[in-house]
Formats: sequence, structure tokens, C-alpha cells
Amino acid sequence: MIDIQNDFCPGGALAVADGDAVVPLVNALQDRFSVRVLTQDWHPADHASFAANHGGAEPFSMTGMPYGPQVLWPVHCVQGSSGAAFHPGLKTDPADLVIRKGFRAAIDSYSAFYENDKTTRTGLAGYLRDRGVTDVVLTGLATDFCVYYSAIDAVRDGFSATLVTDACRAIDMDGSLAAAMDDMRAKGVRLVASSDL
Ligand code: VGL
Ligand code: ZN
Repeated sequence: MIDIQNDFCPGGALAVADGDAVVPLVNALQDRFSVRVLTQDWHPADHASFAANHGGAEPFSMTGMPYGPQVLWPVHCVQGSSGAAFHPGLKTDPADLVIRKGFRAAIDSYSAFYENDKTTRTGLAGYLRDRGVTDVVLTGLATDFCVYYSAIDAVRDGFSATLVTDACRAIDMDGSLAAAMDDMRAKGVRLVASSDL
């Protein structure tokens, strides 16, 4: 369950259209799984992904980081803020693990498995292997960023990955949703509606 936090829901700092609509479905789906993991985008105020920390840079513009191109985002999911809290309707008690990510100021972290340098691990793969997990099912926000990178990195680390299409919502900037869907299909991520799960 990726980043189902106030700042990614309507009224939040980086609101995903209709983001809160996933909550009832994600709550209902949780009962069907034996291992449940929440991720939480969790940035320090001086995070390098914030446009506000790059002089006059516009939110949603691009910059270069040592690890490659990086979108500059509005300030969002600052550690301890109400925007970083989970959506109040999300059932969080059944979760076995909460993975926080993006807590290093110099590097963004979309994926639940790797930071954006694609080498620094979050520890999730090791946790899942220790728990005997082989199949990962993904829900949450945003389809074309954190859910997408989590799904392809799950495959990269040897898990089967299934994205529940109606339990996700997208940011969709500059064709990012179509590109993410194409890349997930190409890499073997299963894209399935909850009714077919
Ligand atoms: C996300 C942009 C920046 C996400 C997180 O959860 O998809 N997107 N931080
Ligand atoms: Zn973020």
C-alpha cells in the first residue's frame, strides 16, 4: 500500500486527482493478504526534491541530480506533518511493516525497494524474503511514480508483481501514466482490476 497519505489526496500539497477514492478498496483488499506493508513518503524539510529548495525553480520542472534527472515537487510529506500522515480513513492497524522512504535529504525515493539512485536499498526486499513472500500486490499513490517504481523494482528483485489498477490513482504529467503502464507491461508486471484479483 504505497503512500496513501494526506498530501497525495485532494486538499494535499501534491494532490493526486481522486487519490482518496482508493481508500475503501484498499481497506477491503487487505483482509485477503497475510503480509501487509504500508509505505510512507517521509521527507526532511530541506529535501532536494522540493522545488522550494532550488532558488526560483517551478514545481513540476526538471533538474539534474548526481543520480540522474529528477522532477522538482511542491513541498510534501514533511516528516511529522499532517500531510505526511496516512489518510485518516486508511486501515493501518493490520499492517506488519511501515517502510518510510525519501528521508535522506540528497536523494529522492519513489520505489518501496530502492532509492532513486537505483542502488540504495530500503530493506523491503530482505524483509519480504525473510517472511517467505514471493508475490507482491501493489495499490496506492501515485500509479505513475511511487507505485510504478515499486512494481518494476519488485520484479527486478525477483518477486512477481501485480498492480491493482482501480486501487491506484496517477499524477499523469507529460504522458507519465502511459509510459509507466507500457514499461510495467514490458517488464512483466501484471495489471489487474480488483474484480479479477
Ligand atoms: C510520489 C512524487 C514525489 C508518489 C512521492 O508517492 O508517487 N510522487 N513523492
Ligand atoms: Zn516525495
